[in-house]
Amino acid sequence: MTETGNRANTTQWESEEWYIERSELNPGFGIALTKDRVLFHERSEFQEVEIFENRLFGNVMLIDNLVMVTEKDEFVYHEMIVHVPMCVNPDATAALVIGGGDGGTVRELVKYPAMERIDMVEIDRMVCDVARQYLPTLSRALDHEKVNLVYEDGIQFVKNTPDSIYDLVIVDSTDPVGPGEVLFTEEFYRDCIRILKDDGIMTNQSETPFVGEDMVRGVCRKVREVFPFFRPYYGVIPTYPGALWLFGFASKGVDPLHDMRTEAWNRLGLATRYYNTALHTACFALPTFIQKLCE
Ligand code: AG3
Repeated sequence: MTETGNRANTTQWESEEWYIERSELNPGFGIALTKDRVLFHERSEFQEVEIFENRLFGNVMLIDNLVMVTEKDEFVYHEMIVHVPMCVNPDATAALVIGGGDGGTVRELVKYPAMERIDMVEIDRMVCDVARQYLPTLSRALDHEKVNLVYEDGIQFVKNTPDSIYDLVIVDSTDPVGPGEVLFTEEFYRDCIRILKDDGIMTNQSETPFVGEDMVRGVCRKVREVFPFFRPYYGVIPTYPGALWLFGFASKGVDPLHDMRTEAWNRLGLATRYYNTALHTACFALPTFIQKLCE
């Protein structure tokens, strides 16, 4: 780049409006996207919800000023939180999704022919309504016949759920601050394990080691406290701080590497863009510092 070229770019950058995700818990770092056009911005009963357009990542949803999804890279998150456990049990018939109001997680779940019933519990109706309007490629599955969507507090929902009825529980939450904080407690995980069948699996979003070291340590410790089997895995999501994002795989003993059903999953011929069965094995191979953090 010539000197003039650099200068021209600098001027353009300065004159544009930028959204920067800053972490109050971890000051000194941020990720930035140009806010090309604000499409929606309101406060619900629970949180602040905003949608803006970015020329590279498409429509971006913020909750309490943190990036939840962008149209361009949401597939990584949703495929990883769903297909990793589903490859272990492609015949799962009953799933529960806590949070996930944008619809990305249920969009992946309805791809499975054996899946009969997906209960989805989102506390904030505004998230679903806004996703229906501005994130149609995610939200279209919210109205699928297999999806039973309720607007309720996830904590209360699991408390009132009978034992051993789900093959899969997916905790598709925000960060452990604000309304999502309760979804990172041992008390909540105790209900999750109780409502899972013996070969049931829970996956949850588990934050990022570079920017949220303490959050990662906390979630791993608490899930381990409750579930006999726990293994973290990762995906690469450029618009989340740190990009390397962790998920947790928790069960009463089912092991994602030992018990994965590679052939059965491949036979389904599902269309995915990030997940495949080679990556399934690879995503559990964690860098040493992350292994230590999750011990
Ligand atoms: N769930 C939010 C993941 C956490 C993002 N954190 C952050 N940007 N600081 C995503 C919801 C997708 N269905």
